[in-house]
Amino acid sequence: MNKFKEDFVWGVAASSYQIEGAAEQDGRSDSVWDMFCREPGKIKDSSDGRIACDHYNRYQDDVRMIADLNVKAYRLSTAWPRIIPDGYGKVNEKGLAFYDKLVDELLAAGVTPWITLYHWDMPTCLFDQGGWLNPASSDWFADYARVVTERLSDRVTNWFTLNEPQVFLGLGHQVGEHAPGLQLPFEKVLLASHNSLLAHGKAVQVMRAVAKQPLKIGAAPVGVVNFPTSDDPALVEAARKSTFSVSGVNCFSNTWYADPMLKGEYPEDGLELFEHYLPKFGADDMKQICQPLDMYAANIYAGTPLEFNDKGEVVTAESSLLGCGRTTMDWNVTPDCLYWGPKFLYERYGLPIVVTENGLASCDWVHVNGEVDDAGRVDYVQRHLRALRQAAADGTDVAGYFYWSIMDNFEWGFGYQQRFGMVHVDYHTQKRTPKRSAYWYRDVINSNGEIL
Ligand code: IFM
Repeated sequence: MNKFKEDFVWGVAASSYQIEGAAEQDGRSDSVWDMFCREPGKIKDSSDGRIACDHYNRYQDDVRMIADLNVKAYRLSTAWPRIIPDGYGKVNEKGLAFYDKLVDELLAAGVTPWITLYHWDMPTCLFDQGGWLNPASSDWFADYARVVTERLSDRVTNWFTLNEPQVFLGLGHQVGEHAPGLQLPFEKVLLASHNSLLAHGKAVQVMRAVAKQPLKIGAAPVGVVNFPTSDDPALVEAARKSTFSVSGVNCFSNTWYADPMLKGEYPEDGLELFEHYLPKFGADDMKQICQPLDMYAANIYAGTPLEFNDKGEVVTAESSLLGCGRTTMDWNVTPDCLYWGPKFLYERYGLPIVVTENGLASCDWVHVNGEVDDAGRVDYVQRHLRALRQAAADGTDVAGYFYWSIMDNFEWGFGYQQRFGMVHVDYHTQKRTPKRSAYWYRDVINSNGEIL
């Protein structure tokens, strides 16, 4: 098979805080990322998302640009502080209306909107009340999910609750490199993580209850991938095992989030390892968390190759990483992650896989001829999509691929120093320049992957 299936979804993605700007427009309140950016030294170039790509005011042009590239689906996130500035209670009509208009604009242009409800911009007023540590946080989130679903579910079918809980909890609540910048004791991290899982489960229930049509719902966790460097069945099993293990006192595993959501239990190895940190969970919590989902969304950028050493132990295949391509994020270019990651996740959870993020950061600039020739990105995406296509050919149910990101944007702690976009953004003029990869991606979409 050298094409994807007919209804394969070709998409691009972005998130509210990273592109919208308009931080004080139309009643939006402060988010934890606004708060974090104000702290000196937290963002590499001392920038913030107050203006970003000014997408809030330029969304019509941006939608036209997406449609012109023949991209079929756009994964956006809604900003909680825009929609419910106080975190819960009163709805800000102007904020909600923005997404109404954006959705209509996308649909009119033939682009299907996919919505993520939480891409890390919690209203600061909720953080002041304890944020994810507050037992009420799951109800706050479910209520926000209800408001957005009631308004947009007549036109939007595909939804995600949380984006990368591993990151907003791990980097945000344990390591402190992301908002809200906390370095909590691990038992508190686990509590915040449990509350966010409850938020997911309660949101799914309320969304299905108020939706105007049947919805397809998932979450979009980080896909941690450890993959074998040969077809040796023992190595494949070792890679699978390590992909689904909890091996450190931290939040960066697949199973700590996905097992409760999809199997209704925390993974055994995590429970053992975290024995001394586990908070008391409510008896009924797992029932709330584990709700039927329609797809497994995974954000996968890189993976770790594994091999057996002389003693028969499974270790990182350092030799295969020697001289390996690296992005400006310092991430290895390991295309096999998009073969093995979706395969392992599909085999474990049995849901269609949507790659909701995959992409390359570089330091692109507009050349003297007015073009941006990002050959490295073309190569990165080509290799990863070939691997994904092969996974599909070998039986993994792969439903879609969303390149991260449609345009350069605010890359969290790196500010504007990292460019992930297929479209270059000049942050002084807001001029958008599609890079070579954007036109190449358009051709890939037109061939449904055949020209890869
Ligand atoms: O920019 C981020 C995105 O917000 C979440 N996933 C990873 C991307 C690249 O770091």
